[in-house]
Amino acid sequence: NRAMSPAPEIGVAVFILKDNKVLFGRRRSLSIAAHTYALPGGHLEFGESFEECAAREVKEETGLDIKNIELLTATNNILSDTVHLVIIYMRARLSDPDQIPQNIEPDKCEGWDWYDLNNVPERTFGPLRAMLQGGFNPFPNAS
Ligand code: 8DG
Ligand code: MG
Ligand code: MG
Repeated sequence: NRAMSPAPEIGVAVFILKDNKVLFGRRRSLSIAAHTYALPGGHLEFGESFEECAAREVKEETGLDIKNIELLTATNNILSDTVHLVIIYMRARLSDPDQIPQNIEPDKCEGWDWYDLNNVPERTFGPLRAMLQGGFNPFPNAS
């Protein structure tokens, strides 16, 4: 019960890198970040590593298998009196580069697609958009 004992929420979000593109999905009317484009990801479960959470959420939401899962950065987002998100950003590659993302949770997501980083969807989830506009680049050897 958030009102009785507010606590930060820990999310893990994954930049899946394919060629020079990244996977985004458009969220449905969820309580947080409705109708914005976001990365695959979800809540860290008790006892889980960041890498385990990234692989699990990506599999649950897209059916994709990922490898080379690495920690990139974290953000601390105090969005309102009742919403405080700590987001752990990871990057990964497809285990099989030919594997196609599936929309496994159609109640939560309208679908997945690959986007060039300098052509990301207009309505990207706030904290993520801020990061990208600030020049954050999830690719290795990005200058
Ligand atoms: P779960 O029930 O499957 O564990 O979680 P979920 O339903 O998949 O959670 P989510 O809303 O997708 O993500 C968890 C938290 O992370 C949520 O508070 C929103 C936050 N979040 C960001 N940026 C991103 C992002 O780019 N992608 C995702 N999926 N979540 C993000 O702050
Ligand atoms: Mg999920
Ligand atoms: Mg999710």
